[in-house]
Amino acid sequence: MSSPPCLRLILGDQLTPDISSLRDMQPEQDLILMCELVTEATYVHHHKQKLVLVLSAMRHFARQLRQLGFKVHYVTLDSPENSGSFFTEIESVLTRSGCRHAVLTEPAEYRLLQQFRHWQQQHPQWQVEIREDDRFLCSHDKFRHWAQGRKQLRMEYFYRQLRQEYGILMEQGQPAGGQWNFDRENRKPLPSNRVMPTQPRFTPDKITLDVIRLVESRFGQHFGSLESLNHAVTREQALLQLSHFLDNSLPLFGDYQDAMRQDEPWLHHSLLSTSINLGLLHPLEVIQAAQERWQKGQAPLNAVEGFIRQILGWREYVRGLYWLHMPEYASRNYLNAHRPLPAFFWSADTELNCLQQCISQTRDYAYAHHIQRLMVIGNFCLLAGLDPEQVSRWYLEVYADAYEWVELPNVLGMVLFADGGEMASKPYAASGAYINRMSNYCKHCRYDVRRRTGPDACPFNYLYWDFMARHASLLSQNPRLGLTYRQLRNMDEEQQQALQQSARIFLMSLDQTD
Ligand code: FAD
Ligand code: DLZ
Ligand code: SF4
Repeated sequence: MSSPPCLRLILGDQLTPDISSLRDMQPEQDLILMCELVTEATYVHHHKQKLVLVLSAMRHFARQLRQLGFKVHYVTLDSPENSGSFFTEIESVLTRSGCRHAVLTEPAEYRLLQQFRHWQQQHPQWQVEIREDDRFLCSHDKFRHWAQGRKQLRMEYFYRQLRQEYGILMEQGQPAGGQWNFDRENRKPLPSNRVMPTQPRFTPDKITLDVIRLVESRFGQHFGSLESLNHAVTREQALLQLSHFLDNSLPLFGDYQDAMRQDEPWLHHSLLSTSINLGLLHPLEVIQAAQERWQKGQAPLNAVEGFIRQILGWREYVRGLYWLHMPEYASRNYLNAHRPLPAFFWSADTELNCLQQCISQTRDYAYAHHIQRLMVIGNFCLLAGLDPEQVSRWYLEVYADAYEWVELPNVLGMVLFADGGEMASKPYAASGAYINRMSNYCKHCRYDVRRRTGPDACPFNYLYWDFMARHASLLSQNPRLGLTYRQLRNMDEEQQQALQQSARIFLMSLDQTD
């Protein structure tokens, strides 16, 4: 006997045909609901490219489901019947169809899960089932169990456990190559004559062109430009992006993972985060595809391990931390930082060339690679003492791959040390020398990266020392900062004063811009 008809809700980042909410689907009687909502487009003002990406990917996915023989009720953003909320849409379909049973996979963001739980409690007349999202490789329970009783939650140990559990890069129970981590071989500066791989082009089809028009007309004032839009919006395109990466970039991924170059946004990065986060690709299939390249001798271990660690390690780890600590996590501010976000975060109008490069690229592509997010933009936010809430909101608004579960721990834990060191054993603070070593940005900058003080000195230099001096009471006992604080103590008083004076003038000028 078949079970009663069921309504199955699919959210915009749940574009996976075998997601838990669809697993026992009965195509002849069940109905899938997908809704485009202004509330989801504006709870933060997402980059225009992210809106086009999500809405176009949703429409393509609905088409795919229909081709698979499923019934889909799809509410477009501009439909006159669009009631503006998941809940009124579900209620209206349940009432009309006579279904009493609704199923969804848990939303990836805390705010939405809370809303669904609340609605579930308010409507005992319907049987609402919220299922686990098993597209991740570590469940909430498993992460909680791992974290229990640990003082520090270091990603490296978590990652080793998952490597063993999934048998990834393991040989007879030992890590392949005799080491868990090959970072010492990675992170090289990029030779100036190295030519960068090109990226596949995804020409917008009619669905995407319609969405572009919709986004321009409804959300034209949001940050970002649509001119260089080029995101994979279907599984086929995501698979093409994956194979392009494996063929052209993976072998050098490790070597140049941390490098940056003027006017080169992609380097050897995969550009897969948007597709994995939407559900177009499963993280394990990406990991296994990379592992296979190593097994076939087509990519070296340092590259493959470095890449796999980002997905099996960092991605799962930040998600675990997010769910372990929400909702209080969002208000952490260990360093008591309160400076407002400067206006140039929206205009890219700044003389600091590294920031100009990373922010204008963010505006044009809704993309910046990890080191640009961490060591240029993030480093600046940390050193300048920018308010964590404003910084988090900015990161959530401007990247095409941004969802709070992944953005928040990266911003609060990794970039801003706002969790007091739970994630990172020391703040990722660096002077201009780091940026100069890993990029050619300084060659194109009006500031002098070798100078520490004065109007022409690189602001990262004096901000770095001022940051260390400002937070000495919280950071000077950190064993990993011993050398830094010794250097600071060995500076003469005059030098210390000059650094702090340069920082004061710069920070005052930041506060005066709007
Ligand atoms: P690659 O460099 O090719 O890396 C491969 C994959 O590893 C990525 O696609 C991604 O799935 C995963 N990955 C790498 N680093 C991380 C990480 N630190 N956390 C989680 N996954 C990781 N990633 C997001 O997906 N969404 C975000 O909102 C986001 N916000 C970030 C904010 C800050 C401040 C920082 C420092 C990092 C953030 N990241 C975020 C992580 C990382 O920067 C992006 O995943 C990466 O730049 C995406 O580009 P890619 O696909 O070319 O990555
Ligand atoms: C990001 C996003 C956007 C912009 N729009 C929609 C939408 O219209 N409908 C929808 O179901 N989902 C959308 N999403 C994705 C949700 O915001 C996402 O599911 C939650 O943030 C949880 O990660
Ligand atoms: Fe950035 Fe300083 Fe280099 Fe200019 S000199 S690009 S501000 S690190």
